[in-house]
Amino acid sequence: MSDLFKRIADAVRNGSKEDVKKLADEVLENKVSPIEAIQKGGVSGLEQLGEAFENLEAFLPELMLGGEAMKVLIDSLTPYMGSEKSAFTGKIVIGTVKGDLHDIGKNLVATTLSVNGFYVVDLGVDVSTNKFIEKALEEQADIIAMSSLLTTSAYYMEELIKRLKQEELNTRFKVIVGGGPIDPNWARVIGADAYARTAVGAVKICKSLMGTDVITEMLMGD
Ligand code: B1M
Repeated sequence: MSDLFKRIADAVRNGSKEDVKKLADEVLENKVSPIEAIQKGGVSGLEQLGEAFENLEAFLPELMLGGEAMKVLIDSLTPYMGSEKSAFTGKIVIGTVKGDLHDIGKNLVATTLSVNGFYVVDLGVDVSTNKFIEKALEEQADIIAMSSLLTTSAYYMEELIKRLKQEELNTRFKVIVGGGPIDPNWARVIGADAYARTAVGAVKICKSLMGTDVITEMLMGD
């Protein structure tokens, strides 16, 4: 199994869409968990690519190819993600914050939430604070979910939470944050209701957010 995950990681790292497609078929033939293959294979490949990029061993075109290969993996496997039947239905507006165009992780979180019974409105990338709030009101959402992969854009999470407080909307929506540079401490400092490290963690946490009337402590999920 770990050999299959390693081959997926290598194919994503090398941006080889054809290999990724074949490996996705192998995942399905062998009844391997799609989410595990994405997390332990694809995410690991992109982490390696990110490290190489940081060390100037890989450059933007390779980052783009890696991202595209990961999308092939996710598109091939998400239709087969099992759903845990859940009584916790709720409406979530999700997006990647302003200035940030990374959407692979956000898409994975959005899909995992929807296959687990949430109604998800995906606002896409580069979403302004105004748009998050407008859409959350329009859709009568329960939760606002923000993803950020860029340290420079993570500030917009704080801006949104401040705006909710100023406009006395902070009791109306719960806020969950996540993404590469986001950690539980930052989430606590900006006053988010919850933080999750992974897509599966986000599902668990959003279920808790839907089931709790008063949250006295920030919820934290793996
Ligand atoms: Co960019 N990039 N990138 N990139 N890129 C990173 C993020 C970086 C860490 C690479 C590096 O330097 N090591 C770095 C950011 C540094 C920082 O600020 N901390 C970086 C940079 C610098 C840039 C550019 C500025 C490069 C440039 O132009 N010079 C540029 C920025 C463009 C912009 O956004 N304005 C840029 C561009 C790109 C591409 C377009 C080429 C491509 C994105 C393609 C796409 O998304 N469509 C890309 C890629 C692929 C990466 C890496 C390699 C992979 C990101 C990814 O998709 N990971 C990345 C390196 C890395 O992450 N180690 C890197 C897989 C994905 C499944 O994981 O998104 O973390 P992730 O999501 C996870 C969790 O974080 C969590 O769940 C997901 C699944 O478990 N999660 C949540 C995410 N959101 C959540 C929300 C939640 C809960 C959990 O609740 C709401």
